[in-house]
Amino acid sequence: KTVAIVGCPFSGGQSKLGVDKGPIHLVQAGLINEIEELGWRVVFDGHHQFEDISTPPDGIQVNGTSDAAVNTALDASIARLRSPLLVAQVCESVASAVQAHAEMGHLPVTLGGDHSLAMGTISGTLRAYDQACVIWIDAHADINTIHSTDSGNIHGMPLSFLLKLNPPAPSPDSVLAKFDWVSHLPAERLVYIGLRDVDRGEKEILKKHSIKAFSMHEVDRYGIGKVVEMALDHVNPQRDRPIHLSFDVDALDPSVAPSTGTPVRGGLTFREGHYICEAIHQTGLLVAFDLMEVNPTLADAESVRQTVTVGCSLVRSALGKSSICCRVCCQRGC
Ligand code: DIR
Ligand code: MN
Ligand code: MN
Ligand code: MN
Repeated sequence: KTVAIVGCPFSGGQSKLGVDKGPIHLVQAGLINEIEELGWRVVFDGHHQFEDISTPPDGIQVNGTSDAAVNTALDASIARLRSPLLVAQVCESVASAVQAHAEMGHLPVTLGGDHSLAMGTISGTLRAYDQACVIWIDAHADINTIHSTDSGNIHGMPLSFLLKLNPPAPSPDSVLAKFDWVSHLPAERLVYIGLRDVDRGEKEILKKHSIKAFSMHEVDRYGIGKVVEMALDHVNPQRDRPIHLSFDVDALDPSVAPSTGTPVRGGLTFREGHYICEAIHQTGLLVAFDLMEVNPTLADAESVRQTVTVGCSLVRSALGKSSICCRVCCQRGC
């Protein structure tokens, strides 16, 4: 029973500074001790530094515009991506780290950093567990393709790479070829909870590929208990698939988690967020957890403290902390 903390101070998938400080704050807040108190062994060999990556070799620029001339619609789309080479390389190294831990039987808990990292974490999970499914908790769908993205921010796109919705690389030296290592997640093994800010192009993608999504509307209509059950019935009908839970802290309402780059009002309550983590823990099938988009440089000190605290608390719930039971009352460490 070992948790591996994969600290990923990386912000290259979006444009706001500070999200790279998320993992540092989460660990400084005492997360590792808290996990150990739940009865886990925790391995943490420091935050990943990506130092050989952040300075790309000569001749390779971090922007998609590094490719010679813009000749085609494909070139134009690639040119609008922000830092695709950097993101691709960082995520590839994260995939190896997550894979290595998973293959040792550890449960990787990846602390972001922006959500582009999930390309890496989920690829790592799929290499170790090819039947794994993904439960994606987010205000956003993060499934823009290189053609549909408005922002060019790759944290809004990781699922398009995982689902292989982007065109194949036209040549081995194309920027797109740098994403070829990404594992393939079949669309029917993805489910969302918490959506409320989905781009027009993303809505078409969700519809075209029949991707199951429980937006805040469904959370209101059915309640979170039923929603989690329906989500599991979709991606894991026999309750036999390993589960990768990828939690963007902006799924929570901004009143609960204000320090994040793209807050959207009308989100999950404190309890709804924790319930999801508790219920997935109870399946006994959780093999990897991501906590993403905590940005401790946004908002005032009290908001930062609140966001970091709720982030740690979500991790604890996913790792088995029960809300009705504590060490003080029964000594079971649950
Ligand atoms: C938007 C915002 N859909 C984009 N995405 C965000 O940039 O593609 N994801 N904020 O977390
Ligand atoms: Mn989001
Ligand atoms: Mn996200
Ligand atoms: Mn107790």
